[in-house]
Amino acid sequence: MARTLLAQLTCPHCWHECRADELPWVATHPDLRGDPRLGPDDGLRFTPTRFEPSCEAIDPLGGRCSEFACPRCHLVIPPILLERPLTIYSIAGAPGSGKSCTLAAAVREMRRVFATTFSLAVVDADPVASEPLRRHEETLFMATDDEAPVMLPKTELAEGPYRSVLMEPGVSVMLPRPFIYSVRPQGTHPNAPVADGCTHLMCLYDNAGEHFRPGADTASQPGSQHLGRASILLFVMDPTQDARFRPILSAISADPQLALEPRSERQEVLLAEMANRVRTHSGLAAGERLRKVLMVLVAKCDIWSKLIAEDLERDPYWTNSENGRTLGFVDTKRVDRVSGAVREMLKRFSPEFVATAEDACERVLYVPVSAFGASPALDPATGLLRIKPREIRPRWVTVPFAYALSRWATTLIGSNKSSTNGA
Ligand SMILES: Nc1nc2c(ncn2[C@@H]2O[C@H](COP(=O)(O)OP(=O)(O)OP(=O)(O)O)[C@@H](O)[C@H]2O)c(=O)[nH]1
Ligand SMILES: [Mg+2]
Ligand SMILES: [Zn+2]
Repeated sequence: MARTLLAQLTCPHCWHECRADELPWVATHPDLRGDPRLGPDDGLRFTPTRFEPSCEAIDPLGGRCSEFACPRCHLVIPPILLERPLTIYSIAGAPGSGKSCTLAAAVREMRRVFATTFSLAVVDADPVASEPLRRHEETLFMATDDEAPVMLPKTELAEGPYRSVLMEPGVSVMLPRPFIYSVRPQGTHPNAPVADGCTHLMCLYDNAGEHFRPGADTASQPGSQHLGRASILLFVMDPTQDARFRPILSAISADPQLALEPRSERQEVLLAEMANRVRTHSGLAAGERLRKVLMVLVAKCDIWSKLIAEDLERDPYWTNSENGRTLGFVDTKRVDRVSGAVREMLKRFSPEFVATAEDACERVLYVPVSAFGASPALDPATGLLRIKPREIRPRWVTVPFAYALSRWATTLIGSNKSSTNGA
């Protein structure tokens, strides 16, 4: 069946918008190695004039080429972007707030829960680019020895989590790696027969927390500019970093993070900076309210969940069996109710955070999450926090994504939409 190509696409690396027929291809002939923007190991980017009958381009020295790239940053564009629009979920938050752990747990759990509950396959659309996040999933969830404590490294604003690209001679910039997943109906899903047309492309980034500090969005570090393109903004708020929460939490939890030297990050300042960047990069006036959804992921709920009268043991999903097939739904009313309870808790201890969130965005949803579902332990030898893989049981990490799909992508996950929602 002939496929329809999109007229316009967004580069997931530098967010440049371009047409499909503008994309340069990646040469494969060994004598065409070396690209001026990416370095000596990458094939030269070129505009093809000859094609194989299979539609593969032929490079100037006769190499058959199957990859194409962004005309601006030269990084490879996964072919599915020619067919489906990219939905960017931008994740911001203070250093150490739990972004990397939450992201790894969310992707791991989405692969599992979306398949078993919603008949949706979550698959890496660009396995090369998403390799770092896959390694994080493996560290936390697929250890060969589940008694040996593990931890994810801090995300550095450096080569590794980011990719350095020479945009112009002498102008090198750091771009974060995009983690792109296709979410596609399968099996007994009612839209499985039209899966191609319903496939949702979810694009996530794992920036270093330092990148969200005021002043850190510079010409050489434009890597948080996905904020301007995001459909959904996610801010990871860590109550253990808030001076007013810490004494309350110390009374109900023995988590070692509460005994460590407190960090001095003011999370509402980072949140306000996030909103400013969204405005700057999407051409809005200063102070203009964002017509985007902000999900505040209140992290490490294994520590603080006793402060709300809600049971977070089970995900807010239910399943319906009809005509021999079982399909899951999101209990959006329950998510909205829990959001209200979390909002009240935050308002008690950190009212300026809630005020900043609700001043910035028209719709704010507060979602409790825990990547581990348990506390890490302090390793006395290294002074580092680690957790045994056996103890990891994530809580609500898939909820922000399932909720977003059920509310705003409608062909993938059903819900019991609430009329008095907090979002
Ligand atoms: N109790 C508890 N601790 C957590 C949880 N998730 C993460 N942590 C701890 O929080 C610390 C920071 O987690 P990361 O995911 O690396 O934080 P980050 O936001 O990616 O930090 P940067 O990379 O510096 O921006 C780690 O030492 C974890 O032990 C959780 O679900 N529960
Ligand atoms: Mg990190
Ligand atoms: Zn690009």
